[in-house]
Amino acid sequence: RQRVLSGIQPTADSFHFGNYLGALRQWVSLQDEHEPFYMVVDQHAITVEQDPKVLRERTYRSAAQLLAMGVDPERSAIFVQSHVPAHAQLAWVLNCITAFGEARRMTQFKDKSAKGGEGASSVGLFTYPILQAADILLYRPAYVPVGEDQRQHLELTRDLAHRFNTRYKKTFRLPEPYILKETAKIYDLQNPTAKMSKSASSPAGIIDLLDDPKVSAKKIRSAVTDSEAVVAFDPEGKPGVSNLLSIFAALTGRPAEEIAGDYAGRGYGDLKGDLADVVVGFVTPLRDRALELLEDRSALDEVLASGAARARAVADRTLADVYDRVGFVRPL
Ligand code: AQP
Repeated sequence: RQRVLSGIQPTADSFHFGNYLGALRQWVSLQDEHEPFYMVVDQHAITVEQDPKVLRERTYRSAAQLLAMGVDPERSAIFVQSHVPAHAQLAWVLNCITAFGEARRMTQFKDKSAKGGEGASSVGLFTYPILQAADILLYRPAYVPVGEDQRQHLELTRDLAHRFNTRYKKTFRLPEPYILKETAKIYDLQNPTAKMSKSASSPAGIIDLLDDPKVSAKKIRSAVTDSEAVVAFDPEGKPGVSNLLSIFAALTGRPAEEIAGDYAGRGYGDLKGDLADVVVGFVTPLRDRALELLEDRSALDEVLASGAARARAVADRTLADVYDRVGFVRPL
């Protein structure tokens, strides 16, 4: 069994369809053949200011949603990043082998810091991809299931692993991104050339897993399309309709082109109405289950504690190798 590793930030009350179709759905399917480590990355969340009470609540909400969608704590270690100190410890070592200019090239930092002005951004936001590299490399995973927007960070992770391996001794495995083409990037319903994003999209542009299903149905019916009124899968020419077809295809397991064929001679209203029904049918049980799991915090604490124990057993071993190789004296 090969290992897989991925993380998600507890920075919203709910995950959205971009997170789910881009990454989290693969977290569930990869459990069958692999040994997964999945974490809620609270240390990444504080790279921008968070209200402590809200952060704690969202960490629990994240864990509940992962369980509700089918991440199974028997097969997967589900844990909170700050429960495994080796992440921050390895990040320091990797900071020291990362060139400043290399970190500066990360487009996500450029995008996120552009909003408040670079001067207002934390050093943590700047070095976040290096902490992410540490998150991954500690577990020596074969694959990292993520959305397309994480590809550049994965490249940095591989570069740092290779650099450490050549400068010291082979220690890290070079992980491959696991990105499914069909759902690599889900777009904003109101602005279908931009990615669906919790920080950049308007509420009408995002479908949240924990939204009232009636609200999600309404958002789909109000999605921006085009003035042609021909249902066809053409992401370049018809981004709005194609995004709806991609979501439809992912939830039903049918190819987007084939679904488009069902609507020959019919309008966008029919497509939107049917997709709204599919989405409501999908989110309703997931949401009910997540809200039920949130009622029992001590059960969630236990899942997270056992996940963290499994994670620490692997991460501490890798960190000990790293400390040894860089020349730190072993404590008695
Ligand atoms: N629109 C998307 N399409 C496909 N995949 C996506 N992901 C995010 N948006 C899309 C993937 O979701 C995973 C979790 O990401 P995260 O916790 O790092 O959140 P994020 O990337 O910060 O999510 P957002 O909504 O895009 O937040 P902001 O707006 O803050 O940047 C990752 O695997 C990501 O690729």
